[in-house]
Amino acid sequence: MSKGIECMWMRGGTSKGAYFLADALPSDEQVRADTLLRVMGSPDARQIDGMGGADPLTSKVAVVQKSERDDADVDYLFLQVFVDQAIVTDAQNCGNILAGVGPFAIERGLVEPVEGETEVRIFMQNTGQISVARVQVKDGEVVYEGNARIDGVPGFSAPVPITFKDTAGSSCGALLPTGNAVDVIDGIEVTMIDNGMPCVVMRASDMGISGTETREELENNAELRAKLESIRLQAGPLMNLGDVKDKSVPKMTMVSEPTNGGAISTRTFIPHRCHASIGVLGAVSVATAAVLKGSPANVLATYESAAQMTLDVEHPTGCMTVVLDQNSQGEVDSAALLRTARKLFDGKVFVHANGL
Ligand code: NQM
Repeated sequence: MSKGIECMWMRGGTSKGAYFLADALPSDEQVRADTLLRVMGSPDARQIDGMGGADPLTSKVAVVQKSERDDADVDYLFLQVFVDQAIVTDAQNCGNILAGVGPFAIERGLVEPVEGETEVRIFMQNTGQISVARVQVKDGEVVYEGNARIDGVPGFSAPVPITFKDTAGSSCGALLPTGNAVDVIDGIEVTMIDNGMPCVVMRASDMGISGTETREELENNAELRAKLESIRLQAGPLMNLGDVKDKSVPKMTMVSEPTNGGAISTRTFIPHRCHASIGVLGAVSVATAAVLKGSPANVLATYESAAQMTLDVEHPTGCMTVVLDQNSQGEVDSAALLRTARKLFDGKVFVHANGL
């Protein structure tokens, strides 16, 4: 019988998952993965024997510890627990779960709260980069209530603005791992890009859809899913990601002209389910593709080139606003966006072997 593992359940942006201190989990990677599969109830499409929400967006884990780096307060390792396969992967980062890391670090005493607003510098272990989150604090405690709203989450919460620097080539070694703004795979023009999240960006119309379909309509389109997977499996090695059969990257984003006054419209497979909105770093990468001259996304995008550009990336449940800064060579060198987070539960999660 397990004695239980200290754990906090939080919503981070438009995702939800388990937040652990690193030393609460087994140090051996395989034992840790087995433990997390049991925590979430994977593999099982309904995750009925665990805490996961039967969706990749609610089957996520943050492992947090005090950082030994001078430029960071905490280290954050993101782990995606697959829903219906026994896979736990650190091959991707998650900018939504990241939104809960600052509040969690303050709650657990890893970062001293500063009255008003506490800046938490987070080393993102998956990609080796730093982000800075600003967390509201009152009377020494994290404030979750507030007036900020993000699409994909009902209601209002305290704002958690996050800034990313140097995210280009986070997992692929270069912003454009093939060196090209456009390549052709299976006859489709694609941009293979990594500005914090490896993404393959292509025109929705080239994939035989309008780009305004719902998540359910797209998930029910078996022909589309097969075409996306064929492109993805070929893109993996070209993006320096190796064989991506059992990986959750690259993400597959189909873009079309904006329909709600934004800069570009998106539908993203992550990679086998269609995202209810879009990932944070996914949106940063797609926005970067949208301002890339000659890319399939660029011709569909509406924006004005400037040193600082605010792009509304439309998605199935609204839009994600990304602020991109360009340097004098016209390269995007930092990004910022607004998220919110909510503490949902603090306690122990119990794990025992189930014979699988
Ligand atoms: O791109 C989902 C999410 C994500 C990832 C996914 C994310 C990001 O919405 O930074 O946040 O793409 O698997 O949480």
